[in-house]
Amino acid sequence: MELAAIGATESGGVNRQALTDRDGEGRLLLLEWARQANLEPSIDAIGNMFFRRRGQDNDAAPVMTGSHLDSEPTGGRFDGVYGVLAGLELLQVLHDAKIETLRPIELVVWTNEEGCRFQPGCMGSAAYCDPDRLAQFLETADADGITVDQELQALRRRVPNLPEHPLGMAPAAFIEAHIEQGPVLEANKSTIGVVSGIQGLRRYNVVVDGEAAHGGTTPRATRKDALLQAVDIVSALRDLVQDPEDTIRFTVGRFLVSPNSPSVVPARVEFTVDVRHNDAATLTALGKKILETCVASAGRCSVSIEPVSLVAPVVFRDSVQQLIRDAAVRQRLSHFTLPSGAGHDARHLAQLSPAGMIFIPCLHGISHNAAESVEPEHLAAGARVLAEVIIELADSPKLTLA
Ligand code: HGY
Ligand code: MN
Ligand code: MN
Repeated sequence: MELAAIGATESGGVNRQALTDRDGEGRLLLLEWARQANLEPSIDAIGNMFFRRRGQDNDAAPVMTGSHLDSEPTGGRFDGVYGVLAGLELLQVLHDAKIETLRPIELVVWTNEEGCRFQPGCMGSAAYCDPDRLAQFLETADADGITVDQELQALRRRVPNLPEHPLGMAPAAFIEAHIEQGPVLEANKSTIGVVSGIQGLRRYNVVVDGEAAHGGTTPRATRKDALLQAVDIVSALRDLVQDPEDTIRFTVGRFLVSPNSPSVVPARVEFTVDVRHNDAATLTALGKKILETCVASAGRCSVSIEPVSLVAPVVFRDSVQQLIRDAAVRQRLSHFTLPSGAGHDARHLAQLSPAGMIFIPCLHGISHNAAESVEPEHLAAGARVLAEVIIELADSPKLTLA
């Protein structure tokens, strides 16, 4: 709740977008809490922040847990934050109880998971797992032309000279706790979600270019109306993705009209297309059809489609899923295995090391909305399962997570 006060919105949610001052404030608060738990902070080249608890064998690959603190503009109080604070709670308890684990444990806050101010999302974890993408991410600009690099320099001025953490260091394992952001656990009356994987995602920026003209004098026959054309394109895309099983997730979340003046025929419309599916072949076929549909519905306007991100579906290893399931069973918690509809940083970590996720239910699956809410006992149950799994992994000298 203290973190939720940073960037709090009137409607009871949060607006703490990536690398804004509010994001910086949230990281400073976490840094303060981490210091109380005697954790060693560090930061990497894209601003991911790490909070390390030493292990008896301090050179062993750490077990990593964490999530993100940045939010959507209409974010809820638990998206991302839950996974960070559940991890912090574990490290605080280990510190208070003077319990030492064999391996170090690293709590991580990934930069820009949401991908709203700067696209694509999961930028911090993507750069961590594939450092070749860092340069392109650093020069990514927001709507005001401010770049990630400029904001990272501002962040570094706020967090006093933290030691540098290298990119790409494979942890022994990565486990992320997160609210489900969907209705499945609640519908199945389950407390713990054993996440089987994350669906794939394709994101595009579409630009429709027409011609500005006088709204009062220009006849229909000569108009190049970017708005009406964009509406045709979006309607055609909507028809394209109407699968009867309702498994395709299609969102036009951003739709910008310029010059956005009542008596000017719109010259340009820019909109985003976010399409997701858990089958890679379906997603590839959809990508091709989206490009064709945009061009076919462009009329007298010109259309350009920029692919922003393409992430394949990921499946978490059965052995990691089983660790989570066993912990839930030992704690007599109802559990349910399900894929994640939402994207998460764990999708990238799964390329680098054994990774998995623990879900807890949220009210009616509402998220990316101020009304996001969670039962306290579910928060605690998820944190206990996370604790058991992290400690089991941190005390395993050899991890055979086939
Ligand atoms: O888009 C996503 O799935 C993530 O929550 N930003
Ligand atoms: Mn999230
Ligand atoms: Mn989110």
